Amino acid sequence: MNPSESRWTPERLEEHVRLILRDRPFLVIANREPYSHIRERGKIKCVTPASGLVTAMEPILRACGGIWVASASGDADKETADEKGRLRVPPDAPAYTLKRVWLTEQEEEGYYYGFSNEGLWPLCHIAHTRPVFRSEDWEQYKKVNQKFADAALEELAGSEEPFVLIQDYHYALLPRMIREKRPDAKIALFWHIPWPSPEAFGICPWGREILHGILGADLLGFHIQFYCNNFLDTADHLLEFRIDLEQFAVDQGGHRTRVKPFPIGIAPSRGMTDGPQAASARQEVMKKLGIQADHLGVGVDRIDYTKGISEKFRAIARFLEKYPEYREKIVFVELAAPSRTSIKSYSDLGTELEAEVERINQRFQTKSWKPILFLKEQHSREQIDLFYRAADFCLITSLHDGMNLVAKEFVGIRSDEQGVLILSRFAGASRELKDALLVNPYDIEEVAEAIRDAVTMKPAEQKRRMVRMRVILDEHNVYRWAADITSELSRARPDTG
Ligand code: GDG
Repeated sequence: MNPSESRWTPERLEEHVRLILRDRPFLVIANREPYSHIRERGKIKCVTPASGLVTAMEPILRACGGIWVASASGDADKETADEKGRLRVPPDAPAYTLKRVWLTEQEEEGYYYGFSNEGLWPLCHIAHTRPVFRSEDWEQYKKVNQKFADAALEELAGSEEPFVLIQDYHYALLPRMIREKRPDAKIALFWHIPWPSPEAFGICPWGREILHGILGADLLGFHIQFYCNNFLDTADHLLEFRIDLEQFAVDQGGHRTRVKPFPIGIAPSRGMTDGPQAASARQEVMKKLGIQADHLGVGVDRIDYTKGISEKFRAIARFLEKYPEYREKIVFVELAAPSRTSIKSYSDLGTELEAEVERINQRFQTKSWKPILFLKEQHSREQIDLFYRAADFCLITSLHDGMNLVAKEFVGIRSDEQGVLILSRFAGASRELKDALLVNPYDIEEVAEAIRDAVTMKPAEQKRRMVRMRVILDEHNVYRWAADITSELSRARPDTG
């Protein structure tokens, strides 16, 4: 079979999902809504958030229709939906239904900022930030999981054997809640972040309840096998169920949960044939920012302590210290989207990073040059893509990351087969993108050397690496990810006994 025959496309996914579903409903549950409506200068505007999950799920829903249940997040969300919180999206070419669920401030505080992001997020990422477990947050987490279960059950009424695809760590209890009311449903939970070792997970006061909730699913997906192994080890340590290490499953009486890796991909990029080529993209970027440089590096991150942004800046400083000949010749642009800013440590991090960039710039800058530009704001997809096209290298230094889609986006867009990816070995993406320059972000010296290798790498070598990485991305795109999960879910057997 030639590569184009095996490649997954939206059309092929649509056909695949249609054959599997045979008119049964397909429901996705995710915290983040793909479209929110906000009021700006008296007008209602539709916006899309900076989120890996939305980037990944949107093409799937567009391809196969269905319902996306999510938290409402915009101040004009209410008036753009019907009385049940429903609306058709995308607004310009409606293809599926978005059902919005409204949370009170207290619920959002406890469930989202509290338990999900101050508890589970640091619990699952080994980034040396202590999780905070508050019983009030846990109460809200349970309450909101129930609220989403009710919203989902309302949409599923009257259907048979629906497929339910639950997204992420915000909904650990949902699989069990839905299964209890709808034992006929086929339920998958995809956990987009890492799963830690049993010892690390064991500090969570409600660890058993979480595992019990998750194991209501027929299928549990992670990005890589390593997280699956950690999960099975954790279940083995904390629960009495039988772990089938041959089949990677947990058996609980008559119910079986299979645990499998599904490395997420990106939608095939339009590449550079439709957009500006590297040279003109570079010119555009330089003109816009009013800079001059022989070498341009780029970073794209949510401002989050797991992304190792401070380590990245320190490595750039070390590079300039070791290789002074690159001063005034290299500029690194960090596109940093503010995220979870109502958590103090997140808003503090934004300020600390600004101060760190200021310190580094003051140390190295000249009259006409600064080494780092820290652009702390939301950027449009077009702006981000322009930087990917213009850059000589993309620097990703996550301390721990489920996958990291930025790595894949950078490679995906470079149809000119140029550019170097420097990637943390602690990002799930490093398992597939072995032709990146893989680094330990805690080792500042190693990252500094990788920057040097990137800026001195010959075009032929860049091409050799890019070509290989692009083949992998092409084969494992996001449509294939969805197809693999739905195929596996369709094989789930009804509970016995
Ligand atoms: C979680 C896991 C996993 C960034 N800034 C803006 C913006 N972005 C886009 C990027 C990319 C996405 O956001 C970030 O994706 P990541 O994968 O890097 O990270 P998380 O948000 O932490 O995602 C992660 C992912 O889920 C999927 O499973 O890979 O490991 O942590 O697409 O381009 N997008 C817009 N404006 C910005 O300013 N519009």
